[in-house]
Amino acid sequence: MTDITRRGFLKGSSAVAGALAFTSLTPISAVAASKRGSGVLTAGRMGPMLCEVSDGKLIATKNALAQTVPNSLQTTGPDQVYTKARVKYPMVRKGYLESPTAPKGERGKDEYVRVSWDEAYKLIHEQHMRIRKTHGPESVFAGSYGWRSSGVLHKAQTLLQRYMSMAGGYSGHIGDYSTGAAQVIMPHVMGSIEVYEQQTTHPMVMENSDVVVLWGMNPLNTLKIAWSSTDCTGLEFFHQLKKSGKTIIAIDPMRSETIDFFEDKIQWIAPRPMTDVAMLMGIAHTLVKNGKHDKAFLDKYTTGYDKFEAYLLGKEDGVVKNSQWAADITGIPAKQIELLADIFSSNRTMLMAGWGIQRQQFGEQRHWMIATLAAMLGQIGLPGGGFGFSYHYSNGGNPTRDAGVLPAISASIGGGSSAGNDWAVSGAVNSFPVARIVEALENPGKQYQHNGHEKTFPEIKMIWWAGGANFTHHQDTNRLIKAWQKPELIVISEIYWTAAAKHADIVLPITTSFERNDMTMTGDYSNQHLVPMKKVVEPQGEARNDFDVFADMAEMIKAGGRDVFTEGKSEMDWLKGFYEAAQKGGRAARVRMPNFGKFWDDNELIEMKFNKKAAQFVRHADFRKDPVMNPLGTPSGKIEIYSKTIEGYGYDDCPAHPTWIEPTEFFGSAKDGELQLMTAHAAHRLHSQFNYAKLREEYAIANREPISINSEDAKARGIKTGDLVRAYNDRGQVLVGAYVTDGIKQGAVCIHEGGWPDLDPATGICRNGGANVLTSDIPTSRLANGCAANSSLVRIEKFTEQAPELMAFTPPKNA
Ligand SMILES: Nc1nc2c(c(=O)[nH]1)N[C@H]1C(S)=C(S)[C@@H](COP(=O)(O)OP(=O)(O)OC[C@H]3O[C@@H](n4cnc5c(=O)[nH]c(N)nc54)[C@H](O)[C@@H]3O)O[C@H]1N2
Ligand SMILES: Nc1nc2c(c(=O)[nH]1)N[C@H]1C(S)=C(S)[C@@H](COP(=O)(O)OP(=O)(O)OC[C@H]3O[C@@H](n4cnc5c(=O)[nH]c(N)nc54)[C@H](O)[C@@H]3O)O[C@H]1N2
Ligand SMILES: [Mo]
Repeated sequence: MTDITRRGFLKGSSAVAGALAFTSLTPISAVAASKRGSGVLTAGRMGPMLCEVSDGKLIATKNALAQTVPNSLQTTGPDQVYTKARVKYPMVRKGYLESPTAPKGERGKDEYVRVSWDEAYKLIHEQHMRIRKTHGPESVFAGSYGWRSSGVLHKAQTLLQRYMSMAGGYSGHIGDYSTGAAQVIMPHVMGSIEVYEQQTTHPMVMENSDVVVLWGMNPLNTLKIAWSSTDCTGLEFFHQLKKSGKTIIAIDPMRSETIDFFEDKIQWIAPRPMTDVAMLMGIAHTLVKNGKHDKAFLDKYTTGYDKFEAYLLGKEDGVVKNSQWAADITGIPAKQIELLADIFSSNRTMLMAGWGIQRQQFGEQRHWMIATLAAMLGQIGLPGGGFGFSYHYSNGGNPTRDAGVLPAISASIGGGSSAGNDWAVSGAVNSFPVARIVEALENPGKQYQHNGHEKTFPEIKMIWWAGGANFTHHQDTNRLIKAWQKPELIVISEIYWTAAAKHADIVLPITTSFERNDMTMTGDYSNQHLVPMKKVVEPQGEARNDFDVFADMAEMIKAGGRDVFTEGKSEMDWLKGFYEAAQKGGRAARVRMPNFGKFWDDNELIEMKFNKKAAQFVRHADFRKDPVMNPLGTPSGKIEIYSKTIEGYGYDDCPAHPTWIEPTEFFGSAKDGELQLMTAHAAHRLHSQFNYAKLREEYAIANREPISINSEDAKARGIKTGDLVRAYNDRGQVLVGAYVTDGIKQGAVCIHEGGWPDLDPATGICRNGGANVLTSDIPTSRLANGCAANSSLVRIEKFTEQAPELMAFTPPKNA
């Protein structure tokens, strides 16, 4: 950690002129398509890619857009197609096949039997219909959360839900694992979710910000992908920011890849994990003490500040939240907290924040408190000031283009209307917060609170998951495995033998995006390109497209079902239709696009039109200019530092203003050598995706997931880099490879999320180091019920026994 000094902070500030290379007049663009060289053009989450094919085999994939910062994920194409972990044939669990109405054996402990596609379809159809008839549509869970591959047609969940809608409805999910807490609290505070919205643009930050704060944010990793497909400009922006001479500050318990990337151009401050609210309050208190908070802004644009200030000053609970109070909790010296208050208030400061900080118990408080601090600084709505919660994700800040935008297939037939057919199409009949799935399985019919509503969990009898890796993404794997035994039927549509597939009754082999035709936009906010995703190679084994699987299943519901599902259109008919809709929209924005035939044959991406005005977008500038004419979508129309709505809910785990609440498992409660577990997102994976790939050699230690351990903590336990380590708590145990470093706060360890669970049947230890075997499965609070994975304590010790063989990527026998 850098010892922060005022000189250190301000040394670069005079070099701001260097930023002028990146202005609103210089858009970051693709390589002109004609210069892109040879190879088939396709795209994935990690951006447009060129595929080298030889003798019908995919040999290599690489970036198709010019980029300064390399993106390792773009090289994974061949591994995605040819890994031995692929599901090749439809497979059924032996004990299930023998007696589907009263299955024998146990999920996760049984053998698999190969069946034909027709047998698999028949088995699923009969049991699905029986369960649905007996228990109703609520009993069929098709929430199926996850990062299926990109594309506007081959959307696994949407296709599953389209089929389930035709079958009579299903139980679904609300929210996501990513921003579960922030997306529910922010509408109460700002009237908008903030986390998935366009940011004050990169050029505006470059031209106007003096200080940029990266609060719990690791863009060098997280910008390698986007929800649609990355436009590759986000990493470029941070590359420019490094050269800008601005004061850049990172607040992170761990020296992330981003902090390494910025080298000596960044000030790194490492608080204890889960203590950010205290640190933010220490800064806020210092502002008030020094009279540096912007009273005029608070008066005009916010409501309830007085109540929050009373809390800050200790008038509410007798605890003064000053810098020394914050220092005791965060482990950051009081004078550094005070210096931050000074620097933030005397410069144009952009508070950028990531989301790992809200994937914690009471996670709602984080972004609420950051927005509150930004309001106290009075720079919200000014160019380069305020806060931004999506600079690390999907290229937030890359200016929005004038574009022809692709629509996508919908979960409802006919895109929302069921006109033209006699099917009673119903969607989700009961949706619960996505990260509460295990609680739902454990407690059918239980009432619970969510954002002011009383809701009831469905009784789930069947699960069909397509396009998500829930055994990797969900917390407390052993608790999940127990609850997972309850439903009567579990079907998994997967490309690979993931842990979820190995715990299913029926597993269906699905194509990779390299084995089918599709299209995508890039840059979720920018719409910078429209990219063809051409089929590159033939499907492996008996893999089929999700689209075809559900079309086949729809025909079994009732004769003619296929035509209803497909609306009588083939894969290419759909793509042509989507393209022509984009072309029509583009015309209105004066964007010219070739006809579909030419576009498809040329196999070139289309770069959309740069819009100078959009490049000057400043978030909340309208509100700042005229809060009466442009009120926020909150009850008061202002920024709600105190929310009467939340007060009305009466939740002690989410009070009516930002509040420091001690977490259950954290530094303050650690005993007997317990360490705080962080589970950040990995550089060389998208969650669990590509864990099987060659890239694993870049990070695996002792052939397991690495665990970062502070040097002092390692020394106390006699652990060295390269050692096999057992990390454990009451919930489970994992085998990991030690990485001993000063780059993590003492008392904290990190195992990145996404390692495939691989439980040894003999001992129960996870042989691969799956982080969620150790995490606790609690909601952030009753307000948002978000994922709180980063809230766990663990112990570690050197592993001295015979190391068990890694089986994570080995398919079951006969598969
Ligand atoms: N401890 C901890 N846990 C976490 C997090 C954390 O920070 N810490 N982060 C959480 C977050 S933010 C998220 S978003 C989740 C991510 O959780 P997921 O989105 O479930 O994770 P992925 O590994 O991307 O899973 C995608 C799965 O879809 C499959 N797939 C890909 N394409 C297709 C397709 O076309 N069809 C079908 N049928 N399948 C396909 C892939 O093989 C893969 O198994 O994890 C959450 N879990
Ligand atoms: N390469 C890659 N890119 C991805 C993903 C991926 O899996 N791989 N996942 C995508 C998805 S679905 C999402 S939701 C986003 C996730 O984006 P984020 O949620 O922002 O990512 P994280 O890695 O969980 O956390 C970011 C940083 O917060 C730090 N951090 C953790 N705990 C604390 C804390 O208590 N205080 C502070 N100040 N910092 C803390 C971590 O060390 C890390 O450097 O990324 C997306 N991009
Ligand atoms: Mo996420």
